[in-house]
Amino acid sequence: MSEENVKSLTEEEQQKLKLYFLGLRQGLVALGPSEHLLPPHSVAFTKKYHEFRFCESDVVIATFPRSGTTWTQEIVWTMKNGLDFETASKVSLNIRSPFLEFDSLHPLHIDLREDLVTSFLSRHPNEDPRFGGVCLQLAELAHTPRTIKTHLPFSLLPADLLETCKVVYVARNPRDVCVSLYHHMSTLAIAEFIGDFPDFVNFWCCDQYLMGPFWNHLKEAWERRQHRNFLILFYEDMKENITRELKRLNAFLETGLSEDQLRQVAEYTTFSQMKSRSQTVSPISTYSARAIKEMRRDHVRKGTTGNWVNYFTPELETKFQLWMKKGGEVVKEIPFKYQI
Ligand code: PPS
Repeated sequence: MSEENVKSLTEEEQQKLKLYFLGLRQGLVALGPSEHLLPPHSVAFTKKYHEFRFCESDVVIATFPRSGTTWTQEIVWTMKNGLDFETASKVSLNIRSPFLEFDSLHPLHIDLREDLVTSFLSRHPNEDPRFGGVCLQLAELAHTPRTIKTHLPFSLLPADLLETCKVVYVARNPRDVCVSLYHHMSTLAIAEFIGDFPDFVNFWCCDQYLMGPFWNHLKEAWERRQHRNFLILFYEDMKENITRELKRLNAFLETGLSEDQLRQVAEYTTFSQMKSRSQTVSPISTYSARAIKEMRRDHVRKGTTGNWVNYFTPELETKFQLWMKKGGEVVKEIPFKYQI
């Protein structure tokens, strides 16, 4: 990525970030036109993401964080893999449906599984696995048809992505995203946010937090909504009527599943089923056993719409409404639901 596409935050902004996000030891840099915020070591990967070779059978699940990615990955993976619930229950989702830019987010002090590192070194003997892309290799080598997760905005992905493969974009109302991200950032080793919710809202409203900002991500997706290879789903619609949304996916992915098969997918991916599976450690994962023990897992947390009302005081609501204005026209166009 050329230098003009990487922006640094001011020294004061970096200091504030590091004070509240203990995991962001090196601070953040803003990448590309959407100013997507990632740790500085991600600069080594941006060219690789921009030039990643997607193929026709791939399905990309592209989302702003905490919008329903994991749920949709599990749905799409099972739909694309003939409802292979046996493999799904044995192999961790981050192996079956790799996270494209995980190397950029992965805390450098946490171990990846040794055989993944060995396999990486056998193909790239002269590269440091931490900076070479062990997780990127997982995405490259995943079984076809590949289901690939990314939180990168469109401008950091290959320019011809939608001409190459199908993209499912999942969006969720920003108030629930903000609450969910607050919890996620507080528990993740990547971020280790130590403030309370009002502190987090301050970072959110300044658009300064890992993988932000929200509106630029949404705008880049919304502009593409008419493309034949693009499907936008809303988390709230999925909560409201999963059968209807699975039918839309079935048509979009051309998976030709029967109503009964869609019912099985819906059942396998209910919140309670996914929550109970998330409590057990998959024997096949990206991390070493030691690292797994150290990590808290909260991908499947509460799974509701409207939980934000328990967090937003009138004062926070005023701040948030000011921030909403940054969305411009797109705020009026996107049909977010805040309660169902
Ligand atoms: S991540 O970490 O960015 O990939 O998170 P992501 O998967 O996008 O979003 C996490 C939120 O999705 C909820 N979730 C679900 N909701 C309903 N049904 C199912 N099956 C499901 N699986 C995950 C999860 O609980 C997070 O939302 P919150 O509001 O935090 O509970």
